[in-house]
Amino acid sequence: MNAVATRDTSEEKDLEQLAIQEWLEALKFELASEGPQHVEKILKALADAAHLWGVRIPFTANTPYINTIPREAEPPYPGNRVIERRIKSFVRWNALAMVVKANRLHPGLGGHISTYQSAATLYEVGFNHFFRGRRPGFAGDMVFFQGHASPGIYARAYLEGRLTETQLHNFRRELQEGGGLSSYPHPWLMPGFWQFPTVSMGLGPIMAIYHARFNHYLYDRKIVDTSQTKVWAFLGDGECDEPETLGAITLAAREKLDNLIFVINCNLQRLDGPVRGNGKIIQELEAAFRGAGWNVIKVIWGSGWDELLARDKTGLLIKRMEECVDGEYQRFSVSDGAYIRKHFFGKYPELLELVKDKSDRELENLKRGGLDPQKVYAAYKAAVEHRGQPTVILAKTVKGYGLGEAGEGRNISHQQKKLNEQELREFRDRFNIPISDDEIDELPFIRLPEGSEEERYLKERRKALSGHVPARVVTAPPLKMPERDYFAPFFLGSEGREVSTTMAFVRIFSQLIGNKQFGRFIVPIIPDEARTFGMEALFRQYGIYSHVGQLYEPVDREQLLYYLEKTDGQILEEGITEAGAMSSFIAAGTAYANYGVTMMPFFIYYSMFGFQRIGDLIWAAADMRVRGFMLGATAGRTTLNGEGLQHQDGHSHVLANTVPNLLCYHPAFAFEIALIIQDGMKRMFEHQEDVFYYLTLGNENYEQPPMPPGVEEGVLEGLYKFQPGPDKGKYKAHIFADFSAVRLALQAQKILADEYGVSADVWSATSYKKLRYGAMEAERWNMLHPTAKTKKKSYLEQVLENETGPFVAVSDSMRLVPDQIAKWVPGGLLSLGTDGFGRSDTREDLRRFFEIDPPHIVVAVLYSLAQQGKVKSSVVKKAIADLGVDPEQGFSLFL
Ligand SMILES: Cc1ncc(C[n+]2csc(CCOP(=O)(O)OP(=O)(O)O)c2C)c(N)n1
Ligand SMILES: [Mg+2]
Repeated sequence: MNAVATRDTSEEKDLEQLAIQEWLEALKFELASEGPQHVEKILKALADAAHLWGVRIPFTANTPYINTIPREAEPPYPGNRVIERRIKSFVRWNALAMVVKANRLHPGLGGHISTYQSAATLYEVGFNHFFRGRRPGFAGDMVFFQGHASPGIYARAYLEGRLTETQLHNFRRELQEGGGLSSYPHPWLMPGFWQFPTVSMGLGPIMAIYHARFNHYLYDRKIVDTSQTKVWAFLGDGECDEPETLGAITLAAREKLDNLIFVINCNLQRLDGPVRGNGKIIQELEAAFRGAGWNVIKVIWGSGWDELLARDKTGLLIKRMEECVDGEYQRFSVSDGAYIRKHFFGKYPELLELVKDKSDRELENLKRGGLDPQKVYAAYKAAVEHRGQPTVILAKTVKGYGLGEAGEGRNISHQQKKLNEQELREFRDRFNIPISDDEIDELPFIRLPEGSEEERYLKERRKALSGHVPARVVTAPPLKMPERDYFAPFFLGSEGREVSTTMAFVRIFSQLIGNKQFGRFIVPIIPDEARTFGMEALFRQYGIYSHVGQLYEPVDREQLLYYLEKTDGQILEEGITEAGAMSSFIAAGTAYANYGVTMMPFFIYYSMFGFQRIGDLIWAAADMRVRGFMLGATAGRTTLNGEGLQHQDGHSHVLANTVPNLLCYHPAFAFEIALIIQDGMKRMFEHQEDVFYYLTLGNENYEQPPMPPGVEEGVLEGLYKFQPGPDKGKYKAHIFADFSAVRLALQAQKILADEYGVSADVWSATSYKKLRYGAMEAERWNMLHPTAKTKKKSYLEQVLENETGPFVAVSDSMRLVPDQIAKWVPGGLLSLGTDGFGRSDTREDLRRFFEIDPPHIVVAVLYSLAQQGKVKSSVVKKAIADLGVDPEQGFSLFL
């Protein structure tokens, strides 16, 4: 029975094989005579027909585990491989020496060797043949370098003569004489060199995507001809686990960003160990990117494998390549030829036969694609020429390549920073570095000999590619910005009408964007909340940017203010992605440095989903010296009332406070907003200061008062007396209030005057951060100049010096926000604020619950007076009862 069954199946198998062979022959014929596109059509027709006839072809987004570009399709290499290898070896050495030396002298300084050693070929092919520098009329290519590959990028800049030996010597020692080099790409620290901070992993890729899209935006709006610029993003395979890395890849495909190239260095390892020990990261990423609509180029095998693949007629080599998991590949990368023969080829006798004429050494030398310049060049060339889609290159490499026992392909590779003399010699020998045994332990930095072939080649290549990369050059001319009187209409108040500060902002913004001189440089950025903020009128007026225009008739076409998309639309309506919107903000707000044109981004969003959700991108923006306005709308723990715990923001100013070059304002009134924006536009776009702005806006409608005379400076400095208490009054007190709480303070002021004989001045605090920074500066100066005749006095100290307390603060943010100035307030500051989780209810009840309503403010003022011995405690107690304040309401900051 069994024997018969076996015969039957084997006969069936033979027939199947025969059929497959016939189809393959036919396909080969079609390919040879009509070309690949023709074959593509046939296969599509076959697949469609099979589907129609009920054959279910299993879904796969993967292609076989081999190079996407077959050997026959590779272009010839345009450079001198020998010279390039030599240059690369010099870079390798200097990069390694920089890190090892720094850590020998100062253990614990850190730095990475292995990342760059795995990526050296990926970068050098780029430097020699692709990355173009800036020249007049061309912004150059934008390269997002993998952050911890920075030693290699410095080492190359050194060979190009851009950095000195001292600087290399001071890698990670920026405070040393002669300057040092920042650990990672930081435009803040090296503003003439780095363009893009990338080392918080995942941010580089998402910023690159939106950068490439902004590049199209500038082109489509005819602001800059960016058609030649390519955006390259280099990233790690481990980095792809960050949600930001892959989170926006569908946008890149949807927008047909063929100016964008991702190069993912698939060295199969991250910090602790393999990225996908039990799987294959390259295949996983291929599926994700293909599924998203990208052009995927896999560079897995070096040239040595081509001949084996061509000779193998059994299909077993590809099968073997596919069945091995990354953990095994990592193992092979550290194993000798005998091991590879036994464990890789040895699985099938046919494969052993295939390599029987190869020595163990030859097997060991079979390279990975990302380490082979020929393969990398072919991939890059295909990527820059590809049209209609972004391209991702998945390049397989070996982490710590060249480090041998010291850290090649080991799980400890990532953090290896120490090499002993023997290991250094091995590295030197492997890459033919011209350093003698005597010198090697000194770890000298080496330059290409002057006048040498290599030196000439390096210079000639960079010249041909129009200059250095990376380079950050600010060429944008200043933009003339409006004076104060331009904003006069907003100083008048709303004359009885009730409007929110968000609405007030929108009116100011409408005037700005409509300006004939500078309006077109404004970039409104909104993550799907324009209607919430009453900005939908802008849709029709300025258009929503869409590269393809509008391919449909919008459903609201009959209405005056319909949803209009157009190719030169000005608004970036990003959809529900604060991370994407922030990335656009970054691209626009750094155009002055990257494209030579000043763009003015206004990013308006739901304030809760700003700092706490995308704080790290905001930090990167600060590092990049971004310029623009961030507007956290619907702010205030009790001002936004119905939305509850996850929406009501009472802490964004605490988080915003942490960003050094961010000016933070929490204005209460329209005229304050107008003054702040006017000042900000002047400072950022005319005077070109590297600061950016954060303003919170509220949705509570109230009458906007006219600007009191003489308050301009105070508004910008962060505090001014908005409404003094009545002249009469037995006692004097002061209430600082910010944002919507100013109105609560005004109500308390009245009760205090009418019922308790207290004249309380109400101050509008527009920026606690500004006040604190000024006070800290003065304090520091005084401390370090103890004998100076005239002491420095901060603005805060100046405005308070003639006031007598007590001082109470009330805020719709956490108490921390006003508390930050407490120590400079004479007699201290008693703060009321909205600490704790938000919840939904009416504003009135919420303010009672959080104890910032007028009765609580009155109690706080009376209590402060009692503390100073000015009123009796019994007065406070009575007020508590009379005003209906419940001291036992069960309030807890943890509720
Ligand atoms: C957001 C973030 N988390 C953690 C780190 C710390 N870190 C730096 S490099 C690294 C491993 C990187 O692995 P991979 O992306 O594969 O890059 P490779 O060095 O292998 O090229 C880690 C965890 C970081 N820089 N950023
Ligand atoms: Mg890796």
